[in-house]
Amino acid sequence: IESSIPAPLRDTWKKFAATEFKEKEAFQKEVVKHIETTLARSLYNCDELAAYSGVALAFRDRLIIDWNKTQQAHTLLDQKRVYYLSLEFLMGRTLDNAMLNQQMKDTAVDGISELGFRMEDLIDQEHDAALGNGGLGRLAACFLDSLASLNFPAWGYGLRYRYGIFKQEIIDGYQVEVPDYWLDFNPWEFPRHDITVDIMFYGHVRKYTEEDGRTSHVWEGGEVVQALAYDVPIPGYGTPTTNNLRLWSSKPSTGEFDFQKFNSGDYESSVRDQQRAETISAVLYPNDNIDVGKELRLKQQYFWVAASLYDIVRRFKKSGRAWSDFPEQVAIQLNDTHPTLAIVELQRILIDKEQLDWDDAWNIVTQTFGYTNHTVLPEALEKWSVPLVQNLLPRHLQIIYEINLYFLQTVERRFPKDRDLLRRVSIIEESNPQVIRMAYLAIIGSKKVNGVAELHSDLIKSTIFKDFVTIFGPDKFTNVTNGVTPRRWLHQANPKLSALIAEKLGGYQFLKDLTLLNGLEKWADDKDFQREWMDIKYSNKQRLAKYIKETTGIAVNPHALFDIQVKRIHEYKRQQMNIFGVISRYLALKKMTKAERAKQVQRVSIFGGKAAPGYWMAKTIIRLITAVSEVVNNDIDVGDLLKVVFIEDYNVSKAEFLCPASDLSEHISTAGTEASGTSNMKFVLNGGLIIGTCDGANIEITREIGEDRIFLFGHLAEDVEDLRHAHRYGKTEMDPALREVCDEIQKGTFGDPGIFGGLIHALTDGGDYYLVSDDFASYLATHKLVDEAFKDPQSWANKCIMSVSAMGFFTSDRAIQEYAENIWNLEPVPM
Ligand code: 73E
Repeated sequence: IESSIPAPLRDTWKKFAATEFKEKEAFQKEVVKHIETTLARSLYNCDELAAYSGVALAFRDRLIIDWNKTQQAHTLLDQKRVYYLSLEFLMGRTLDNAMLNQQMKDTAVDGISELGFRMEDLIDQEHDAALGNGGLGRLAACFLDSLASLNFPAWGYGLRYRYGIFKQEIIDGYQVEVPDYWLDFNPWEFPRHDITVDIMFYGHVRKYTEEDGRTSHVWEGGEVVQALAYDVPIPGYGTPTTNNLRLWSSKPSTGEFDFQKFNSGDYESSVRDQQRAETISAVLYPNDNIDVGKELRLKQQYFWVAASLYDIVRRFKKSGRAWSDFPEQVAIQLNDTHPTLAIVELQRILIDKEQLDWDDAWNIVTQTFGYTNHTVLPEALEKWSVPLVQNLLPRHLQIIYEINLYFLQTVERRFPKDRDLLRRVSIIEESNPQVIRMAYLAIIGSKKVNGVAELHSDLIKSTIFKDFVTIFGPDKFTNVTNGVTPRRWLHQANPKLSALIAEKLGGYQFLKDLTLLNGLEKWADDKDFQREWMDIKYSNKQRLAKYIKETTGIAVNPHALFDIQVKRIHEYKRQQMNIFGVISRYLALKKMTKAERAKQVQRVSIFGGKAAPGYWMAKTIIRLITAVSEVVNNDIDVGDLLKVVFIEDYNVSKAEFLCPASDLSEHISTAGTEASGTSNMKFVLNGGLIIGTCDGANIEITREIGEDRIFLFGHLAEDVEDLRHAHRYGKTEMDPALREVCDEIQKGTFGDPGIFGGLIHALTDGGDYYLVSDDFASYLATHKLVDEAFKDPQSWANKCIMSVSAMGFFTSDRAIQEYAENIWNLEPVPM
C-alpha cells in the first residue's frame, strides 16, 4: 500500500501511462529507439544481434504492459490461483512466440524488412532458454502457454539456472558436453531486487515449552542463503492475459550470519560460503528419467520449494483470510516428486511458524497439493537418504517421520496385522542407509495423484502405487493425458501448414479450439488440397535437407522418406533398435541386385538427442549411430537409398523445424516404459505418420486417428514381465535378423567392435531388459509396410490429413482444462 501513488495524483500519472504500439510505424519507432538508446547503437553499427535485441525490447514493452494489467486484475479479483512447481521449464525461444501470441508478427515482419532485416534471421539470433531436460520440462512450458491462453490465474515457480542443459557437440563420433551459459543477454527476465527470501540449511532443532504448555520447535543455527526472484512474462494467445513465471536465483545472504564471519576476520571461509550459495542455482542436473541423489540437487529442491512457498503464503496472508480458506485460494501442482518437500515445508510453516495444530495444518496441506507422476522407471523414482536429509533439513526429517507415523497408524487401524503392508507403504524404506520414498510422501500429502496418459495412469495404479489405491480408494488417482500447445507446435513451427488449414477452415480459431481441425476431413480426398499439403511437407523437408547439408556435409534427397527419431537417448526409448534396423536395411540393400535396388524406397534416417553425461550406454548408442552413418553414407552401392544423419544438439528450436519435416517419426519404447511421450503428438500434428509401440499416448493417438493411420508393432505392456522372465532363465534365442546385425558389428564393419561391446552384451548376457530382440521382427516387418504405403502418395496424403483432423484432443488446452476442473477447482478470469 505504501508504495502506491496517492489517489489525487493518479490522473496525472495515467495521462502518461505506457501504451502498446499497434501499427507498423509505431513498431519501427520503438525498435529504432531501443537500438539507439537502450542498446546505444546506431544505423552505422547495427548487426543482426542488435536488430534482434531491438525487436525483442519493443515486444517486451508490450508484454510488460499486459503483464502489469493482468497481475493487477488478478490481485484485485483475488480468485483462486494455481501454482505450478517445476524444476524444469524448457521454454525455447521467446520472440517468435511473443509476436504470434500478440498477433503482431505480420506487422513486425513487414516493419523490420523496411529497416533492412529479415525476421527469420533475427529470430535465429535468440538463445534457447533450455532450463529442462526433455518432455517433463517442455510439458511445463506448454502448460504455461495454455494457462495464459485460457485466462487462468496461474504462476510457474522454478529455478533460474545459470547453465541450462549442456550443448552437445559431436567430436569424432562421440558426444562432448559444452556448458550452456545463456544469460549474457536475456531481455525476457526481470530481476526483482525487492523480492528476496532467506533460506536456511543444516543447523539443529531446539524444542521448548510454550506458556500454554505446548511443545514447539525452532530450527536454528544453520547456514542462510538468499533467494532472489526473476520474473518472466508468459503471454497467452489472442488474449491480454500475461501470467508470471518466477525463477529463483541463489545469492549469499546479507543477513547477520555472514557478517559474523566477516567481522571475525574469517574472510576465506566467508568467500567460500558465498560461492557455495551461488552454486545452488548454478546448473541444471542433466539427467532425464534418472535419479542420482546428490546433496546439491536436494539443496536445489529445498531452496526453490521454500522460496516459492514463502511467496505463496505471503500473498495469501495479504488477503487477510482465515487459514482454513487456504485450499480455496491456493492450488499447488507438483511436477513429479522434485518439489515434494513443499508438502513438508507447508506443514512446517503452519505448525512451527503459524502455530496451527497438527491436524488442522495437515488438513490444509492435503487439500492443497496435487502430484503428477511422470514415470514408472525404478531408476527415476526419487529416494533421499535419511542421513543426508537429517543433516541438511533436520526439522523436515522430524516432520516426515511424524507424517509417516500418523499415516501408518491409520493404515494399521484399517488393515490390522498386515505388517507386510506397513513395510511396503512406509515413507521410509528400511534399507542401509534408510531412504525416504518421495513418491509415497507426495501421494500421502496430496489430494489427487495423476498419470500423464491412460495406460500410464492405469499402470501406476496396478503396479508401483497399488497399495495406495487400496488404502485411499481409486478416486484419489486420476489421469490427465498430456498435450502440446498448437501455437508453438503448429502455428509457429509450421506457418505454411497453419495458413493452409486456416484458409480451409475460414480462420485461425482452431488455434484456440483444436477440435475444429476435424473440419479438414472433408478435404482429405481432394486432389488439389492433397497436393498443396504435400508441397508444404516437401518445402519443410527441403529446409531440413539444407540444414543437414550445411551442418554435416551430408546431401540428402528431399524426395526420400524422412524417418526421424529425436528425443533424449535412453535404452528404454530404444534408439538402439532403430539403428539396428538401419543396419539390417543396409545389409539387405547390399545383398540386392541393381534391379532390385531400383524398386526400393529411398530413406533418410535422422537421429537426434542428448545422452546424460554419466550414462555410458546412451553415449555408446550415439557412437554407433555416427559410426553407421560414416559407413552407409559413403557406400556407393547404396547412394540415395539410405542416408543416416545424427543432428547435433537437439533442442526446442531444432524440434521446431524437425517436426514439420518428417514423413515418419519413431516412438518405439518398450511397452509400459514411456509414460506418455509428447513429440509423438507434435509430429502427427504436423502431418507426419508414426511408427510406434502400444505405449504411452501412442495408444490414445491410435484411438483418435484410427489404427490404419499408424504403424503399430511389438509386444504389449502386459507381456513384458513374462518376456523378461524368459530372458532371465535363458529360454530365448536372439531374433535371426538381429543376430546378423550383431555379427556385422562384431566383424568390425562399423569400426572397432570393442566400442560396442556393451550394446551387444545388453542383448545377450544382459538379459535384453528392453526386449529389443522380442520386438525386432515385428519392427522390421512394420517398416516394410511403411515403405509400401509410401509408394502410394495419394493414400499417404489422405492418411496424413485425416490424422491431423483428428488431433484436437492433444492440445495442452484440453489437458489444462481437465486439471482445472478435476484437480484444481479453478476458474478462469474473464478478460
Ligand atoms: O514420457 C515422458 C512424458 O511425456 C516422460 O518420460 C517424461 O515426462 C513427459 C511429460 O509427462 C519424464 N521425465 C522425467 N520423468 N518422466 C524426469 C525424471 C527425472 C528427472 C527429469 C525428468
